[in-house]
Amino acid sequence: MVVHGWEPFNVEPPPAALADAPLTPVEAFYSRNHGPVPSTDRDTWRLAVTGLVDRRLALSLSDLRRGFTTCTLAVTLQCAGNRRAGMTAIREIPGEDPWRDGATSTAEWTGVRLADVLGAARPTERAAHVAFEAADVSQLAEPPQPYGGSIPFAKAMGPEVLLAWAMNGRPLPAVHGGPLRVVVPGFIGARSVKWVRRVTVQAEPSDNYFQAVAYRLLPPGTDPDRAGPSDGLPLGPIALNCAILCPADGATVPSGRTMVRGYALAGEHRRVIRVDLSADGGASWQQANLAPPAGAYTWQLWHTDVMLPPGVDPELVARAWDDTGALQPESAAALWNPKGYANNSWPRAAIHTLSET
Ligand SMILES: Nc1nc2c(c(=O)[nH]1)N[C@H]1C(S)=C(S)[C@@H](COP(=O)(O)O)O[C@H]1N2
Ligand SMILES: [Mo]
Repeated sequence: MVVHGWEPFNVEPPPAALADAPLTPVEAFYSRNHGPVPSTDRDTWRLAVTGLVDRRLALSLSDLRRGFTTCTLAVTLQCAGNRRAGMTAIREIPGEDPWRDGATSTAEWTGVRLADVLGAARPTERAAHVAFEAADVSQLAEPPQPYGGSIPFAKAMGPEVLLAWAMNGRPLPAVHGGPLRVVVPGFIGARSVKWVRRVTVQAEPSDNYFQAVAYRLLPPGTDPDRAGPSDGLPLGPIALNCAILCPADGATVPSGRTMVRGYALAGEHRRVIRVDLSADGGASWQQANLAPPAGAYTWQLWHTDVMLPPGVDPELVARAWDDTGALQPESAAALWNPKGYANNSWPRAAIHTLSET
């Protein structure tokens, strides 16, 4: 794994580790944390459901298992900071890790639908947002506080949003939020709150630091250290994106026929319909082959063979299209923002070729 930090623990897999299979092995799944992994106990864990509800709940893990229908869904998580390195290359982004293409991974999550649990609590008519509060305390927040965030009530009531206790058929590892985490398909990873202890139905979005101050798209001239609650735009749904995984940027490969592989991910309720690859910096394009997705909320892996002529160091460029006909933006410069979120510009990989003698 590529380690960005040990405490908090922030790691991403090397690109090739993502290219092999639609589901990422737990050992290769990226991890993004804002504080220490809390120590937890499965047996005494309780989930409180409060706020604008007629019936408050306090549920143990076995209450969740016994009281609601268990379901399993393949979902890709993607951090809003994925591919930040492409923005850092344009202008420095102090205090934020330069994630490459690996702050995203796909797993099969097992748990219960948040909608079923909310239904049991009987939300009132004023319900407009659902906030999550976790057990880890982040010293990076101002002031230090437990990690949290919220999603719109309408999204929370979707059948795809889970309270999950297992990942790829195994108990959820502590680093990924065990014993219980939220999985919000189609939204930035930050909303999939790990070690979730409290679900609050409310009229307004969460005032937690990670909803109100961080994970917001600030205008380019803003100083993020001075930005206050409600500056910029809160990030929710993720944008159409793709990456070139193999050969990776900077790789040396023999000239001749080479297979190029990567992933593409559409936004909420959208599908990737086409991925193009260029082996000449964008002068000409060919269509890649798209593998079928493992679910409605997962990436699609793609591959295509290109001819790399000897004696030229080609620049690979990829670009994905979704089923609305939308294409990814070409340049990261146009997307640059002070916290380096949501870089979904065309990925580029500079390759060195070795001529066979
Ligand atoms: N409690 C808690 N939940 C959290 C975080 C955190 O630091 N604390 N990080 C968030 C972010 S920014 C991302 S991208 C995902 C990462 O999930 P993973 O570590 O399982 O890959 O968890 C989210 N949930
Ligand atoms: Mo994230």
